[in-house]
Amino acid sequence: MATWLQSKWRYLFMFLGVQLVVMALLSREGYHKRVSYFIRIFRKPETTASGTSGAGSPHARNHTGSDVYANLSLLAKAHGRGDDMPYCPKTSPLIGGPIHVSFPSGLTLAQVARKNPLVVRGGRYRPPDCEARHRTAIIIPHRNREHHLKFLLYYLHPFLQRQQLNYGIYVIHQAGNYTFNRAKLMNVGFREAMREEDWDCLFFHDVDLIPEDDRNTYMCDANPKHAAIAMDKFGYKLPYKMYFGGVSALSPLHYLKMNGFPNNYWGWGGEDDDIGIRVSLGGMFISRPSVKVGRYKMIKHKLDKGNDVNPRRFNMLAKTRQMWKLDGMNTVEYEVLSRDHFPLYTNITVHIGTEAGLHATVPSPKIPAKAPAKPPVEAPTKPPAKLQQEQQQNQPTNH
Ligand code: UDH
Ligand code: NGS
Repeated sequence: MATWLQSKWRYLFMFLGVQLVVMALLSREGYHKRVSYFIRIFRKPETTASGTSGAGSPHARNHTGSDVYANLSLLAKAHGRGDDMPYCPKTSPLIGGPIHVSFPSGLTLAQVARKNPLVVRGGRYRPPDCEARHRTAIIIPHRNREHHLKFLLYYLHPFLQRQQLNYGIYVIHQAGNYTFNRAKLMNVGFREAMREEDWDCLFFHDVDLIPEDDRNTYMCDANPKHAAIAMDKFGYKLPYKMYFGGVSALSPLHYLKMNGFPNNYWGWGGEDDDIGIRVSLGGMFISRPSVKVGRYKMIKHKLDKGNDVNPRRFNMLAKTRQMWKLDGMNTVEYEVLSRDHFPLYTNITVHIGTEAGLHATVPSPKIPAKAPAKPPVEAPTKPPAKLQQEQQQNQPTNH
């Protein structure tokens, strides 16, 4: 009997010991974290981000984040801005963290404008109740991506308002059909935006990348910032250490220190790597937000017509060290064909020429020999008539 009791006590003590260890582990890792981990295992998987809840819905949310418009109702239109407005707080109280992103069909620019009543002509905004601490211009290189632009505007306007920025959105539209040149359009955007306002930060932003967390603040750092560090298409990881593509932010001083961006990368690839190299040649470093915050969803698409992979890009990259002072902001040549202050953005349509210069013609390798002759200079294009019509119906609000 005594031996039986002895062994019973032994088991009881062992059981209590195991419980103690489990409790100690739970409290060390954070009870809530652990419990929610177990709950997640047993919970039914939720619908995907592009699933049922639409971006237009005020209740669009799932576990990945909240509706980007959710807390903007807290903003009231100010009754006349005085000189004595207080500065906005250093950290905006409207920032909420992860944002739910989906791409429902049927969204129109008019709907986006209605959801952003405080945005004024040219896509400009200032917080109504405080003086912004930061002035940020968004520069978007563009051609034939109106569908993506609508989504970007839908998400970017409230995202920037949540950050209490004084901001403006510029779309730099390449005229004609000649090979696309992303970096040169950025140089145009820099000069044209700075002509309008003394911006203290410029965000160079691909049209197809939607930020997924509003703690990714669109303000400049002491060094050039690479913001699109974690994209869904790369599994929310940096694809390689020197990657500087997608979305980056530079102050005017940073931009001039590296002589802006290269003008001679025609077609897809390499220009963002060249820009990354220029950062270090200009004596600066690349700064980055955390991977938790610098998250972006890319609107899926194929390589565009007129933006074939540039076969010269590797040779050009090998020469960045020799070229960066000879080609960049100090040599950029272009002709602005139109500047339109639409309700949600400023559109600058620009003629940027070809490899051979602004007015010279080169036989394009992209055009087959039998193709009809092109005019000597690329015919200027405006944004498609449909988009313009939509913009005009949606007349600007007053400043
Ligand atoms: N862009 C346009 N129109 C074009 C081409 C590019 O607006 O015709 C702009 C747009 O802002 C875009 C950015 O330039 O987001 C970058 O171009 P991209 O989206 O084509 O480049 P990305 O590297 O995607 O994001 C390429 C898709 C597949 C490339 C495969 C090559 N191996
Ligand atoms: C590199 C390209 C970059 C490009 C990056 C991501 O290889 O321009 O891939 O491309 N550099 C060169 O080609 C030299 S992506 O996966 O987004 O298509 O940005």
